[in-house]
Amino acid sequence: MAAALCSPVALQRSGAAACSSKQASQFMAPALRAAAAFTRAGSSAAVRAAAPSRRVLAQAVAAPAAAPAATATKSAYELQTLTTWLLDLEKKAVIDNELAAVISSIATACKQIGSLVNRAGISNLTGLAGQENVQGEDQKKLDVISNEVFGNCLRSSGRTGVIASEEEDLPVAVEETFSGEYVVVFDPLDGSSNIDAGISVGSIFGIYEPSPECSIEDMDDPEEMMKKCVLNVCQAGNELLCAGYTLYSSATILVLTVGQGVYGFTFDPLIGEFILSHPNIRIPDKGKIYSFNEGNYQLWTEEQKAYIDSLKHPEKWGGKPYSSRYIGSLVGDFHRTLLYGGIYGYPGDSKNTNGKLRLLYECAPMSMIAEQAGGKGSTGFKRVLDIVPEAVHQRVPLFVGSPWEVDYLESVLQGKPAPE
Ligand code: AFP
Repeated sequence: MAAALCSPVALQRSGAAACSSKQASQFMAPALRAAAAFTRAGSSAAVRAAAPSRRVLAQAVAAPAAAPAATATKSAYELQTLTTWLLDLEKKAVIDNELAAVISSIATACKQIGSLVNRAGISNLTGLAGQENVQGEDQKKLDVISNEVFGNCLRSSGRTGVIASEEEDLPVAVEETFSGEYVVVFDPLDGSSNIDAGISVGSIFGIYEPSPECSIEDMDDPEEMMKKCVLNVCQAGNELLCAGYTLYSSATILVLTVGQGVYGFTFDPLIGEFILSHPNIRIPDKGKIYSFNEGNYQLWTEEQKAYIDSLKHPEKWGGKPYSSRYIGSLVGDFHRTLLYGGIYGYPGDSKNTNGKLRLLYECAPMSMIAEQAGGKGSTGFKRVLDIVPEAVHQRVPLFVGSPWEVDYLESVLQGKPAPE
């Protein structure tokens, strides 16, 4: 598939020639589609050159992890909504109004998806759509609809330049971007194989500033433009301005970070707003729950098996072994890990050396959230946020959760002494 093979690294080094002619033609078709739709009011490069980087803007502001919502309670009826929280951050110059607009549009998409998920069973929205995504996975009806909902909301924000989705083979340039040109990566409905059973699913997203080397100009030819779209999204997690997810479960909960701590908002369907319910989330340093698909045990390395085996010995852990919890829905499993502590893992195995989870729109956003909450995200050998993607749908092993738990996992995989 074009997206998997035509890595931006290859494209950067040698252009489309790095791909086979079949890949190149697959690569060109969406580029031409994007070019047809791509209209831009004026070159944004000059504007961007004059404006300070949004990352610099955020870093220039006071202390990390400052609680934006920490104002004295004035009234029993006072609510901190996502909208007022974003306005607070704008006032404090932590984010600009354009990033706030992108986050708001994502929240709108999540409200709509949450409503569709709730009614899936009675609105004939369960079951397969009858097609596969670029990774050869069967798409559910709600995968396809959620992708459309996310894309529509981002486009209408007028602040998004490039979007990349789990459900699309290549990133797409957004027509009618007025300003901002943020790059948004997302998995619109993660864990969708759980949908028909009414079990938790979620959306995951990350927002990047466009990288200056690959700004999209009016006059780019289609091939050049698509190359830049791909390069735009292939940034290390370190560069994320914002990462978040929405859990669709017994409640719809949006959790996000803009690099100053982690905040959770629960959707109140009666007033139609996300309400701040989890201010400044901190993950426990340790936690006795592990969340792995142990069905893959026989495919794991000896070190990986040894790690999981070690969690089951009561005598090693003060008389009680670790508990196992696994939904098979990253957002649900991660959310529990964030609140209760412990570790979530999807290791590589003898069939899939890089595991199953995608770096750009699963592993990197979750790792940023974990780190911002005081936790860690690792491949077992490397910090996830340091990895520069080589392809849009690249997979990496993921171990994320409480800092001590991730350190312990790394120590076993790397044959080092356990942490204190
Ligand atoms: P689906 O969207 O196909 O359900 O995949 C979900 C997912 O990417 C992630 O949410 C889970 O953690 C992981 O797959 C579960 O995979 P296994 O079924 O192999 O455990």
